Amino acid sequence: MIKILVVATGNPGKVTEMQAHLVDLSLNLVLKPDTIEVDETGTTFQENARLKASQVAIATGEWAIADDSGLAVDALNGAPGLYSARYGKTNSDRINRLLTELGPNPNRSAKFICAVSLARPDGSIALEAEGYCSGEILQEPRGIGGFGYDPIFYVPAQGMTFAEMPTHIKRQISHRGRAFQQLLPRLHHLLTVGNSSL
Ligand code: ITT
Repeated sequence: MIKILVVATGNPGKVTEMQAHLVDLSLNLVLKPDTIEVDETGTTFQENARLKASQVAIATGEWAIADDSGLAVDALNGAPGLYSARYGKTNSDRINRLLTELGPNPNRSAKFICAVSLARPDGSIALEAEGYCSGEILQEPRGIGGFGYDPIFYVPAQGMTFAEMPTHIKRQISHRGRAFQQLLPRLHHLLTVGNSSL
């Protein structure tokens, strides 16, 4: 039975959001030790999420949950995509690079993607899910909340960027929120009925 769950990310923005999704479960959430580094060699978000969950689970001997996510911009053929974290050194470098590469292009469509994987202590994958959120890239940043590309990602249905949204709204409609909404009932099931094959 799961008692301890390692939140397998080194990104503080993700830690906050993942903890908020997991807080109602009766689990002891612990952070990934900084000494564990995982090479993200996968060719899809799901592959990278699996790699992170699996390697952190094996290294800690505990259950681990990982998120691999990114922003795919239509007019940039899906860039930065899998390379969203590696697109620049800081959040503002990444945002500036994206705005420069997109320039005045009128096609501002983009989507955030999030893959989540839960690994058993032996590294095998027990559960996984994916979520998306569509939006538009603004010409300049707006808002101070969230992290990463949030200030330039505008969601027309809400009339706000992710960085302007109250956290509970981002939690409901974001790519990460949607991935967790799929995963959580299955995780609840696993915690309540248990399953030796899971
Ligand atoms: P871990 O691998 O340790 O989890 P990371 O930041 O390297 O941390 P990823 O490889 O999944 O994680 O990179 C995802 C990047 O996409 C992240 O660094 C942000 O720049 C961006 N990103 C993902 N979700 C986001 C969100 O909700 N808001 C803004 N930017 C986001």
